[in-house]
Amino acid sequence: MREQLAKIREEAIAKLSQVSSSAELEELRVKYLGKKGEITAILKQMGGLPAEERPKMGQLANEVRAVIEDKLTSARRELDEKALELRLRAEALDVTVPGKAPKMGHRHPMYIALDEMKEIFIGMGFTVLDGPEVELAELNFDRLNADEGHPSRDWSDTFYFDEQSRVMLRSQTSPMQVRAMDSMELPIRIIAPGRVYRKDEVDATHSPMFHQVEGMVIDKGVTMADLKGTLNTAVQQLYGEGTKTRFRPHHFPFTEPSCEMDVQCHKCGGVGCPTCKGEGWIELLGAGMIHPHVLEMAGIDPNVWSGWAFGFGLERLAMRRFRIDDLRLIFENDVRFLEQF
Ligand code: 2NM
Repeated sequence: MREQLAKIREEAIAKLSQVSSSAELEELRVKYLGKKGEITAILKQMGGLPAEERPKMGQLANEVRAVIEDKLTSARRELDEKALELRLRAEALDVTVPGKAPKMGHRHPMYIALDEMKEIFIGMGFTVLDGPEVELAELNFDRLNADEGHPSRDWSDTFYFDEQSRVMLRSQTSPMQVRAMDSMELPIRIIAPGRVYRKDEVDATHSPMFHQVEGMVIDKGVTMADLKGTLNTAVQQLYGEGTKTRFRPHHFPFTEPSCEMDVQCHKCGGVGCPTCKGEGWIELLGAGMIHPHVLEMAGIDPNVWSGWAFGFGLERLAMRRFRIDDLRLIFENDVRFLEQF
């Protein structure tokens, strides 16, 4: 039995020093220390020994078991270390490889134009408002003096959500002006930029979605002179000092009187050229004194308060500002186009 133990010890040490996998290691553990293992078998034979031999043999068997356990532990540690090293080598990161420079984006040209616009009006004490694109026809039309039967309310012009034509995609940002009249304390100075929707076919000058900027002032004693002064000041900042403007009579349901404002053509200086189609002037925006009935519907007494408002399409402004000749370029987001700004 002594020799048997010595042999097991030798053999186990030899084999354990050569293990190359966890499976092999487990196999050896079972072979020597498992329930049916060799050491266990020896211990079971102890009963057949003379009584005085038993303690000695028991001690010897336990020593051999301890040695094997020790070897198993160190073999396990070596395997783990080897596996870790392999993994580290496989996952090694070469920090000296040159990086990829990230492509930096920038504001869309139309938002460059919008931000300029906001700065100009913020500088004159206006507040910028944002609002819902899904609107009530009541705010988009009724409250702006465009009653049932007004041509812009037609199904062929407006995106409605329901048969009753009560909910729609806003066709202008004026419903924000109505919301402002309903909720803000007077006096009011606001601009409301944002997306608006009209059923137009796409071409070089039309899109079913575009951006509008509308502005509004309500105060005591506000007149058409304030409207002209404010818009002229904005135009001087946008197009440069000395830019000439003119105001022509027009009609809108929500303003009375109403006008359109033109700027003198920057290309020809008013003589007439292809840019201004020979006119010498380029149409910029619509404006007017807020209709007394629009004020009344908002609970504002038109005998105490008066106001003016204006509105224009942002795409057209940006197209003129950056000499873009096709509206579709603004929406296509072709990087070759966007990179030019
Ligand atoms: C325009 C032209 C003229 C306008 C009027 C109002 C309101 F709510 F105060 F009545 N908001 N926007 C207005 C006036 C809009 O766009 C061409």
